[in-house]
Amino acid sequence: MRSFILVLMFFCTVAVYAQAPDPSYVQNNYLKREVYITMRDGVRLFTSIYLPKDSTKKYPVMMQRTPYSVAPYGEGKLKTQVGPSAELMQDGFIFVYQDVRGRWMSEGEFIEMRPHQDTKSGKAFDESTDTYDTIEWLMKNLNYHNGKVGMWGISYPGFYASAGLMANHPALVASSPQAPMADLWRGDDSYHNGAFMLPHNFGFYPSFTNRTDGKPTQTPGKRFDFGTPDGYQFYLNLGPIKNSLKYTETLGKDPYWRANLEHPNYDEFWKSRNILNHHNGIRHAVMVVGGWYDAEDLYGTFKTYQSVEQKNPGIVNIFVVGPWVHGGWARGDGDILGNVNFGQKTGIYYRQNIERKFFNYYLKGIGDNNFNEATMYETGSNQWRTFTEWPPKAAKERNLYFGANGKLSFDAPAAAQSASQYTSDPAKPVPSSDYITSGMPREYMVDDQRHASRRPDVLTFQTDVLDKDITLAGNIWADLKVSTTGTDADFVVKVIDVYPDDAKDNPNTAKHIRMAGYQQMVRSEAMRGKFRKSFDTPVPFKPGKVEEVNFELQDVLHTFKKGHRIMVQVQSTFFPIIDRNPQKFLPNIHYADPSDFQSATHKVYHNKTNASHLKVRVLE
Ligand code: PG9
Repeated sequence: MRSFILVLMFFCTVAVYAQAPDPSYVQNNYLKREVYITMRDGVRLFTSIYLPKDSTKKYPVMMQRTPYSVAPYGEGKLKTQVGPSAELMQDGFIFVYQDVRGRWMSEGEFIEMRPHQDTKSGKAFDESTDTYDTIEWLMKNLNYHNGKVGMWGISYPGFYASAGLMANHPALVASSPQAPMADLWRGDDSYHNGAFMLPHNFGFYPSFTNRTDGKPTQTPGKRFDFGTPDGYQFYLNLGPIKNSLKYTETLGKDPYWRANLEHPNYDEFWKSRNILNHHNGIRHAVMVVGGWYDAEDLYGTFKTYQSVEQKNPGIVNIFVVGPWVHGGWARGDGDILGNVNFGQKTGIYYRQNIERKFFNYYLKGIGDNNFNEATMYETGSNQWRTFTEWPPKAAKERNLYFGANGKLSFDAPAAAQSASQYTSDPAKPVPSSDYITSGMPREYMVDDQRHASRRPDVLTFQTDVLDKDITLAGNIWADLKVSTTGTDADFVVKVIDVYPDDAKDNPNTAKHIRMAGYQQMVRSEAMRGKFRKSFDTPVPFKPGKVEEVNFELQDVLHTFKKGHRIMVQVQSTFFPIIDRNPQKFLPNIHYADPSDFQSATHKVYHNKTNASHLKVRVLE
């Protein structure tokens, strides 16, 4: 039966190509109104409304609340595309875009991921009440709507869709938080288990922060001028992150950047912003969407689906994950990324057969509601699969043990004494990619890791050549037993698919790369060792003492094909994607002195007593 479904899915994909949107479609079919909608506390939010010119019908509303501007401003200037996709745009909706509180043309104060308040009264507000008040106004003041509202958003707009789930306005019947930010410290944009996402934030805030005086504006922020495309060297020259404050025209005066530097630990500042704790009492259909190769909000993607699922058992809450980068599902074919090929146009399939169906059913009653709980693209074998739950219960937990001589196997080590060691020098950090860029190259999530595995400060463990396919489905836990000569250390674990030496190049393989022997990153994660016992109370390592460093790598659905190998790399720098750890315990690494940065030798134990391993979920 499954194979029949897969064949059907394939023909659906082949048969339906995306119609590239006619650039004048919006101009020819929509009118635009710009209004200020007053919230319960009196603050007015700037809202841009795209109304179908054909007023003889009734349309549902599709709404997005965004901190990234509803531009273009002016009723005579229209977007060239409205809605979550070019495909859905043509199905007849009223599209509504709103500048969230404190951003661009809206009044009020912007608070980064404004904390949700579970109990509110009177004029107390948060993003869920701003959502409610907006929908209430739309239902009362828009003509020819059909009384139903959908919401969607990717990334920060995904957070607003996620925070809006609790609005519980009776007209809100379908929401799609896509790559939604959920917890900026635990694993979304700012930190990953305490390791700071340096270029991602350094390059983001100067453009993002365009007003700190509370006055509505249409003027964008200033892009930071790095003066060089070589981010690795730029950030190495920068030294301790406190030196970023010398850029007084951008980062130095940026309250959101400064907040990142002033809150290196998981303190109340971050905990209060974690929206996952508040996904209660949701009463409408939810579709969470994300990409396996989302370098920004992978954590928020999986944790939002899980949080809504666990706290709201009675609702429709479906999950779609494809081989996409951050937001990649909303545009493009979705058949390639970097050097890797996924064999079919997954983005078109998703937009045509899942997203379009979801909103047309819940907002217009068109089609049927036989949506799969989880529709996941299995990489490695390159096929869509559907599950009745995620992660699949059929996936069984097994341990992949590190061993001597770079071995990786499902058999526990028998040796009494065995460990591998490496010396990590923050002055010569392991490059997080071999790109020359000042940003975070999104392809790093599938890039070749041979540039790293050849370094002495990267440990590499790999299985024998696989004699059958092995599919991992769900999250992965790194359970490391380590010691260090320093008093702090980062540990980065990378799960890698090693292609056979006769693998053929893909049409999109870069000319300097060969897929023969390609070491494809499947999943990676960093853990700042000082947080190994507690995210809010960091503790130093005692030099030479064996300690546990356990942390989660986000979900995968990947088949390591017969003839491939499973590889795991362990390293203590991943630069500049994460900032450098001085390897000396400090209260705030951002305010280190250059002299604090020291080499340290780390040991990873793989013996009977201290058996470092990955806990994986194997789907037979
Ligand atoms: N998730 C993206 C981001 C948020 C905050 C800081 C940096 C990046 C985004 O909304 O695009």
